[in-house]
Amino acid sequence: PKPTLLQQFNFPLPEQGQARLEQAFTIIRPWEAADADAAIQQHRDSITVLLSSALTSTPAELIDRLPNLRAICSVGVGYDSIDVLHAQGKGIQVSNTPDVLNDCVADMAWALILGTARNIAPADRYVRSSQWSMQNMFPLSNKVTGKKLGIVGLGRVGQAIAERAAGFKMQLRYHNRKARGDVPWEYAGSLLELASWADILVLATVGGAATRHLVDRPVLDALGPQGILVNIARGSVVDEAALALALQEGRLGAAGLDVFEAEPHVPDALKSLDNVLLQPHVASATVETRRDMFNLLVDNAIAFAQTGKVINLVPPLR
Ligand code: 8YV
Repeated sequence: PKPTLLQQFNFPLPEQGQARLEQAFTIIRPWEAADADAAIQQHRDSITVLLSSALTSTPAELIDRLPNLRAICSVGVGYDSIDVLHAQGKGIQVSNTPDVLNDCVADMAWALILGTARNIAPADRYVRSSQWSMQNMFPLSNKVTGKKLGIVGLGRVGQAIAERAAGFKMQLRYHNRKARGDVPWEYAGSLLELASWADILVLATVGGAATRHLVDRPVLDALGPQGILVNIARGSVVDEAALALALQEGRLGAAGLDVFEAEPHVPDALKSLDNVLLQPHVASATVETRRDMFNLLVDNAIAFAQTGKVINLVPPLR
């Protein structure tokens, strides 16, 4: 008999991935049942694999409801949505989909850098609303080439962002928990130091408790009235209320945000400001990258079913 898999998220998988998954597993989709909770309850003993996502909460309570759960396969690189420590404590393997999204997420970081510095969205609104006239020229924006770029979290995505900076002749520094010996860029020992130095600060660090509100009022003030903050990491990394206030009071220049503290909620204060560029958590959401992410998700689940081991194992957190 095929092993049973609980698909937690209800966004559709690409056809090919879906077919591969159906061949290998009996799939439980609780949202298709009249009573989602009862559907999980009915199959709780047979479920061995959980299909989750970087945006789907997988708390300890759900893990504990499934006594024979052996693997949690998640789509997305971040796994702060999953209680990984709890899962690993019970010997459950957790997998993610790293690397395949590096380029698209880095591209989005650059879209937000260029978009905020060059006022792309306000300029678009100016043209659309027929305000363009010789008497009412659009205000000047800010140069990107040659500026100082600070990257918080020089992991795989951070590095892809850094590599793109070469074309913009930028000076680059980064802050991590530890300096990396394998990159040419200068290490900043503290986030405050990096924010004081940088013109543009890009967040590419992990989410979760360890990085919660890392970017707070002092960091925003260090970045300053001409500074630009770009976040393609997790909303939790930024104190969003402090960010909105800094932007409103002109203590921060601009912000480009793909992620928020309580998605899909975005504070009205951020929506009302022209120096904020907003995206609905879509950095990895291209046809090509989502296809690759879902394929890797399915590869992990099938590898587990066939060999007892996922491919992209999240290393033990403790
Ligand atoms: C989401 C993300 O995974 O990879 C991550 O960590 O946040 C995104 O790529 C994507 O929306 C699928 O869940």
